[in-house]
Amino acid sequence: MSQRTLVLLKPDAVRRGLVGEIIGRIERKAGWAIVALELRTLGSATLEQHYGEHRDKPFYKPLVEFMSSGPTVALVVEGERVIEGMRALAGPTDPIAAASGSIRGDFGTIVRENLIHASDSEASADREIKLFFPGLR
Ligand SMILES: Nc1nc2c(ncn2[C@@H]2O[C@H](COP(=O)(O)OP(=O)(O)OP(=O)(O)O)[C@@H](O)[C@H]2O)c(=O)[nH]1
Ligand SMILES: [Mg+2]
Repeated sequence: MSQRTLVLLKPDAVRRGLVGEIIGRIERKAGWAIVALELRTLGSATLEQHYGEHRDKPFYKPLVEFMSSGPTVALVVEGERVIEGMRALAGPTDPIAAASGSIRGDFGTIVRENLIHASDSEASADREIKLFFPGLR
């Protein structure tokens, strides 16, 4: 089942020089392909839409501040079961609880600065890809 998912390498990953390492892990998954990629600093309008589900949570404001604190690498990855697969590659939200071998488990310690976003469902992937890459066919 070929799918597409939206991945963000968050500002901590870019600042720490982990973009090559993380993209390398994505590229090494058999049959997956990067079909869009851009370095950009996210504004509050994009982040309000992207993280709208968390608007009323206590961590929302610092999350948006962090996500706009520097450039992010946005990419669309296509391939077999890539939505579930990218979530597995990233690991769970809390990097301390994430297993070694996952991106968050290998490189993170702080819940907010957890290096990577990956869409959590087909509906989220469709919405997020349209938000970040409206012209992608
Ligand atoms: N400080 C703090 N940040 C949180 C907490 N829960 C979530 N976050 C942050 O908010 C982001 C979005 O939360 P979720 O959508 O629940 O987690 P996720 O799907 O694993 O992460 P994303 O891929 O970024 O959406 C997380 O990646 C964290 O950066 C929390 O309890 N405390
Ligand atoms: Mg999420």
